[in-house]
Amino acid sequence: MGARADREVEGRDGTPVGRRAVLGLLGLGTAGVLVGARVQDKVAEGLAPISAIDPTGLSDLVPGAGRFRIYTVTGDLPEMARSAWRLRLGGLVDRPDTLTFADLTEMEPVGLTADFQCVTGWRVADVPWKGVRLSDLLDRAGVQPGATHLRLTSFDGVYTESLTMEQARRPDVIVAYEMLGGAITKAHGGPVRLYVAPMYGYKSLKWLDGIEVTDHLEPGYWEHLGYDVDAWVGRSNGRDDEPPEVSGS
Ligand SMILES: Nc1nc2c(c(=O)[nH]1)N[C@H]1C(S)=C(S)[C@@H](COP(=O)(O)O)O[C@H]1N2
Ligand SMILES: [Mo]
Repeated sequence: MGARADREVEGRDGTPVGRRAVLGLLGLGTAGVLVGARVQDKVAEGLAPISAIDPTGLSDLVPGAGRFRIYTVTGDLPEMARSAWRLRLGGLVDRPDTLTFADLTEMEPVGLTADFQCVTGWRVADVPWKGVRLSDLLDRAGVQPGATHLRLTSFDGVYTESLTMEQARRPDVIVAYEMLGGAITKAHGGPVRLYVAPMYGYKSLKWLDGIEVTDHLEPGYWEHLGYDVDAWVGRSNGRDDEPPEVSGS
């Protein structure tokens, strides 16, 4: 599709400027193109503010939670019922599988509460999440020797992400089916999304539909456009500050 449109539905407080600052810091030649495309898209389409996009308004009701921006690089918020959702788990595994939502919820649940931080600067404090450890899914499939990375795909058809095997094995990296105390909404990437607590939000792929175990790194969508593959909060993408707190349950 040539130059991919980068469409982000955002609040009104100047996030594109934050993105521009980050990209500027990294000295990326693409910055002007990206930011320009986004601004033009927003003006052309008159995209609504978050309150109109998230009809549940859930992010506004959670005390102290702050505000999520709803991001989608395709311009759409793809919809899928839990009953139709499938997760393909394949690549370098002994037991490739296609999981249903029920398969996921029958596994041992894990809850954790942590900040959600976008590399552009906005942060939502103390977000409760529930799901299963990515590590447990990998064990279920049986990772083969020589496997080093994961490639994650979205049913939006465009967005991808990557993790090293070591990162994927962390206890604070989950395949989430609840956030903010309820089902993950369509806007937030439901029915199932990734949540990578120690890394910037772009690692937390929405509308998850595939996990492929590989023997090489394949950078994700934003990583192809210049973001760091290792997205540690506070120590990547030109940042050097405090990492976030995570509390498990
Ligand atoms: N499929 C998909 N996943 C995605 C994105 C996206 O555009 N498409 N944006 C990423 C970025 S940059 C952030 S900060 C978070 C935002 O999550 P939210 O839309 O639930 O606030 O989702 C991440 N996962
Ligand atoms: Mo982000």
